[in-house]
Amino acid sequence: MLGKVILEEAFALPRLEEKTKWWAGLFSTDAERHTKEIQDLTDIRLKYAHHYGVGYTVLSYTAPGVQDIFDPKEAQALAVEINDYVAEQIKPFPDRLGAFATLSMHNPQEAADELKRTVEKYGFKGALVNDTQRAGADGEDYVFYDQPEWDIFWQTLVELDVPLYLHPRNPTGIVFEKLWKDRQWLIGPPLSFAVGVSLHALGMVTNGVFDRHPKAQVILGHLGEHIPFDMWRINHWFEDRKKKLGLDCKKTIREYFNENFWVTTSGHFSTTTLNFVKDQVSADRILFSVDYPFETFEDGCNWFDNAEMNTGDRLKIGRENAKGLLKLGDY
Ligand code: GRE
Repeated sequence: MLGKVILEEAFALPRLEEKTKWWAGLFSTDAERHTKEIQDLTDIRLKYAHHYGVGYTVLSYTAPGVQDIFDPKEAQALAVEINDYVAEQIKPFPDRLGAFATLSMHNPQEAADELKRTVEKYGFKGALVNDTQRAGADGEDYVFYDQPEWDIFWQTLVELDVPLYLHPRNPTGIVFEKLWKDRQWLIGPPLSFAVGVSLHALGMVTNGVFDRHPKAQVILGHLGEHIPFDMWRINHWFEDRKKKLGLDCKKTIREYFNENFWVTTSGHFSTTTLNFVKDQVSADRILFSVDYPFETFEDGCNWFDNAEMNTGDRLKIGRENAKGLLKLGDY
């Protein structure tokens, strides 16, 4: 299929190559290739895009990124540097490349202001954050964006009419020590990423973020970070037990997924799973994505283009849903 849109596509700053190599060492069997590809924002990836029928790519800063920086001033300076850098890089290709803002999530007003600046000045399509913000003098605090003090951020997101992509990051500090240290092969795609993001996303639901901001839109990668597979059970417990015990969410988990969440195929190229997710959250809320360079265009695009599905769903998932959500017009 031509003109596909992809939106979980990572880049990194060349000046932070040491950190990129450390991350690549955890997740890539070819750290050289990974580092070269992730630091290239235009040439290599536009060649792949052309070859595999991708029309528009939304770039975002790789995990753990600014969410790993527990000094608030340093985090804010890095976010601004990254946003200015990617804006400059993609400027010559407005009909092929866009970006999600990188945000320091230490302070809700500051995050809202940087989101507004980048959407208004650079035309960014929303923001992508890597799960919780590390904070505190020793990096042992974890800022969740599901508390009422984050309302100003959600309000700004809604006013700008852009989505927030909630992307995973690695467990750190005490969480790493106590839960994951002796189970390191489960860090990342096999388990820890989905555990972190699903906790955070369901925290937003149960803490009323979408009751207070019914128009807020959150994107989850990797076919929904396990939540669609547990939809029946979550719904059963929220509706039949927890609400009777005082949970005051206004709607059901299925309604929040129909009104506030989007799910991408990033790094999850299984037709069986896609069909299940379509059944649970509908093809109107699924967006094709690759997860480059952690995954390849070849694997993602060849899978999607050959997966059995009706033409209407292929067009929606492959590009039309994204064009609507991100207001891409005729890119
Ligand atoms: C990602 O950022 O999506 C990612 C990683 C590391 C491994 C796999 C993956 O950062 O999808």
